[in-house]
Amino acid sequence: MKTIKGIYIIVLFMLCLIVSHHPALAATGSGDLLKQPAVEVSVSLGNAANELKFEPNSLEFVAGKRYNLRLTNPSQMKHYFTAKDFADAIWTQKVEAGKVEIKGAIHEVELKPGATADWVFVPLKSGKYTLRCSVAGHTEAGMTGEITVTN
Ligand SMILES: [Cu+2]
Repeated sequence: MKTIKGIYIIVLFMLCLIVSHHPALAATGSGDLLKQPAVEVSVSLGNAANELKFEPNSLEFVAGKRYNLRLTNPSQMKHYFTAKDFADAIWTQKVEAGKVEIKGAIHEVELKPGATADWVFVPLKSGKYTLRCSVAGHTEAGMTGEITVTN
């Protein structure tokens, strides 16, 4: 019994080490950031009229806060949420779609018609980033946006 307790304590200690070295947590200096409720932000990829645009096409985030960015696609065609520089400037906790959670760095999300995905992340670096849909012709047709991260 003593050995099991010892192992348990070592595992707990290692978990604490991992958490304390996490970039997002180190950046904010707050260990309970992940327990904070995420700020809900929604963006629609296209619309029911099949217009090639993001609604809204301007998103604002504050570095160090936790967000749940809800992506929806109410159109009849597939769209991408492509923002590579933005993705490099955030720490992604997970992307949740249906019953699947994807963890780790995400650079691009594709939404099929009628799909919804939740991207949970913490912005780390302030700046202005470009958002676009990388389906052929969509960026050119105006399916672009701007993401601003402030301190
Ligand atoms: Cu598109």
